[in-house]
Amino acid sequence: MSEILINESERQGRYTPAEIEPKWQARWDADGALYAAEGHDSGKPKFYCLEMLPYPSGQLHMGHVRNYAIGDALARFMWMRGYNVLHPMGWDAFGLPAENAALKNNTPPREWTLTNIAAMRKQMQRMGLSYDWSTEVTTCLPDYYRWNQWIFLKMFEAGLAYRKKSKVNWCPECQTVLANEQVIDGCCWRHEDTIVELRDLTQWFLRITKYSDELLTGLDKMDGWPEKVRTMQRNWIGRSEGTLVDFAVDGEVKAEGSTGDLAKITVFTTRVDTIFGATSVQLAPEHAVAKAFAAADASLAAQIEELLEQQKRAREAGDVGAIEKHGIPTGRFAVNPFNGERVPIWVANYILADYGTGAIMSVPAHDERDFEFAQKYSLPVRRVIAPNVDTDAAGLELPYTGEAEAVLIDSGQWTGEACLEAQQKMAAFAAEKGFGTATVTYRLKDWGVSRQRYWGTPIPMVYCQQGHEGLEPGGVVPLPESALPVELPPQVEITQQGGSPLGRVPEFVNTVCPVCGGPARRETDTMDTFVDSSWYFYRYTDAKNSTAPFSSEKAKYWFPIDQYIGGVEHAILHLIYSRFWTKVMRDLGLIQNDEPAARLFTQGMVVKDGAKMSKSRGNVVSPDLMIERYGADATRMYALFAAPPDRDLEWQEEGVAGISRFLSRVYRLTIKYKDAHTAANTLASQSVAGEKLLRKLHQTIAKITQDFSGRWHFNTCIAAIMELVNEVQSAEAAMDSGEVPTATVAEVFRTLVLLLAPFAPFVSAELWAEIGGQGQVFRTPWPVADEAIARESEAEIPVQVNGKLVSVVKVPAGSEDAVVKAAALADAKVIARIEGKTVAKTILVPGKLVNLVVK
Ligand code: ANZ
Ligand code: ZN
Repeated sequence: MSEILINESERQGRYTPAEIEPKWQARWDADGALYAAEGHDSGKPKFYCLEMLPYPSGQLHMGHVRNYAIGDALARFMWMRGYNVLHPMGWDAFGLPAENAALKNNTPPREWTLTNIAAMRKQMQRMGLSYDWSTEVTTCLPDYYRWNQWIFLKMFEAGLAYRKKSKVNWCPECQTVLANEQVIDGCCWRHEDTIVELRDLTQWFLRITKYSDELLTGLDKMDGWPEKVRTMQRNWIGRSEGTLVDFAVDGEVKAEGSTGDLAKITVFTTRVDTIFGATSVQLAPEHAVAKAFAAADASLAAQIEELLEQQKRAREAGDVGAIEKHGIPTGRFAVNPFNGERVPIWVANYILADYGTGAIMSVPAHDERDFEFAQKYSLPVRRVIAPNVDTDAAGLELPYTGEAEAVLIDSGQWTGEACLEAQQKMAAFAAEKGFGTATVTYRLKDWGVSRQRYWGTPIPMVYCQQGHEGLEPGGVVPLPESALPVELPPQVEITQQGGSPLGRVPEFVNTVCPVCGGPARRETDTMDTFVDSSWYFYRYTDAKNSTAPFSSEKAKYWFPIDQYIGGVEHAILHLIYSRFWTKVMRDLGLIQNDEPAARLFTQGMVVKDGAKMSKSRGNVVSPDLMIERYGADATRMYALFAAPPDRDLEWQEEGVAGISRFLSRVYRLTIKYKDAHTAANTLASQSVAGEKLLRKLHQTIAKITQDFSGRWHFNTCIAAIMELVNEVQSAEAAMDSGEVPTATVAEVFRTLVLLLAPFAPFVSAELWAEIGGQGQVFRTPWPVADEAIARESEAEIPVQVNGKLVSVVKVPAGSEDAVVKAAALADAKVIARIEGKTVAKTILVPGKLVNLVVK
């Protein structure tokens, strides 16, 4: 890139982004309708271009700049292609940092957040981003979050929101529940030395698991989403086909307050075909049967307690397989229903309580983890599958996990069956005999949305203190729609104390039961902020609606989102939650689309000195500083030019300076020839120089149009514009002398400005005005490549070696001698003929002939 960019210093001084940009910015800001979408009846095809909304931290960072530069280029391009474009922006404005700021500087969260929003909106405007601010959504304001509450009530009605006691991450320092994503290496994200505990708390959950299957199968059709995101979602949902098998517990099990059937242990296995090799049953430490055994055996209870303690420490290592396996024999036995064999029951730390049934049959010969465990505790290992029946199974290296190719051995009536078939048949057999069934298990869990926080959406529920007909005292009562929004009380003291801050505001907590009018307490937990971002993009289509979250008709017109752009770090949480929310709203009859976004693009990170920009590393480059030094156009254009948009981008200030020099060159040339646009259009005949320029121009249009459509190789688009400008510059003499017709000069510059508009809107607007362009440059139709002009006319040049015809090569008409010579030397027949010899002389008759004299 450097070659194109340097050697321009002598020409600087005329392109002045510091003057041009604020001037246009002021005009654009003043014109509220400039970027507004048109109505459904515009007659144009619609295009919904969406970038992920930011958290209002107070400062844009380079990652934002990159994300928005991509979206903005696309939106402007689509406008120019004649689409009715929706290009909105908003603020994901609830969340912990506002509370932390309140603790630190004593600023109320609302004030802090709104101040930050104002500052960031200004930065976005300074960048020249084409957002329709009339549809701005701010999630921390009641006009938005009342609809979170409204949808929550609908979900409650539909059985999709419910309360359940469950294990949650608890930071003893923050005195609050943390989301999984706020637990980093087992510690609190705010207190890196504080180990997060598991606590049993009653929490609100959203039944995302109702949609497990649809969320999974939907991915197959989503070919506008990156494969890596779809794979991550598939793994997160984690569908497993297997079998449930009941092992009867030998002897009596005392209930001790436990619920459920303790006389049997149901295991979940994906390999029921290996059941004759089961040599123990393993329980998660939290399993009800383990608890019942422990209740009757103090020593066992103490050991399980110890195991849980260890597990708590290792839990966040992520992969349970990575944790050192520990187990405790319970002294009790279970009966394998397939062969009647008694096997010992163990409690083991590698069994997850909340996956499958929290109990497994252990088959050491054919499972890695079971093998490791059996080795450690000297449990028997029994082979029951082999590559074929005749294999000397004793010689088989273990564990052997063959599934697709293996057959059963030593498995009673099933011996000789292929594994995969045996799985089907044995599951059917278990079902027939009543001790098992085929099943599907998912890793996906219901979404725990309660947070003991102030700065979030209040959950619109109350607890009726005395109870009323059909409701026990303290029972939950949903508020009626007319009670919405439940607003956050403004004056809340944010402290480090435990519990939700809302619980310390009596005016908020104490209310009346909407059913019986008796005293009631409000729910003091607020919603996870991922709720806010799960549907904000629907609100954009109808942001001012005060009687519904949005109009279904408007959503129908705009959805699905045509292009969603954001960071891959949202591949799981946000992008699964918003798919779930879409399905819920569809089932509530609010929308008709099944998925929120037809296409998703995840841009790469912006790095500096090889590392992600971060305050702690001290390698942050401030967008403001770049804009101040080089202008918004150069900063944005650099963000698009320096790397393909899906790759990481190493920020180099010289690169921004280079783009700035390039823009100043475009500026100088366009101004220099601006009279061409008004000059009397003489019918001068076309010249070789003019033809060459036009050819390059139309090739550039074709290339950019293609790279824009779907592939988004903005870096190559910009490189193509640079090449074009090089060509224009080398034609300066021909333009000055009048050899290039004025009409051609005008066409070249008019088109150049249009091509630049999606990438550098300020200077494009300025130059558009300078050359007398009508209306807004980015609403002017995108240029169309004339293929006939773009096509290189070809010349066929005979190649002789020592005067004898050897081959004919094709080169662009009018090619330079060096090009013709290179083509001749690259020709296969010529190469074969001159191999081992040296070319002493090249005789060239331009446009006619090449003769290579070789020795
Ligand atoms: C016996 C067996 C034999 C198994 C064999 C595997 C291979 P996926 O594919 O991830 O669903 N398992 C089941 N529940 C578990 C839990 N709560 N904690 C830890 N492990 C659990 O894995 C399913 C397999 O993981 C199940 O099949 C079970 O081990 C284990 F040759 O059963 B298998
Ligand atoms: Zn009541």
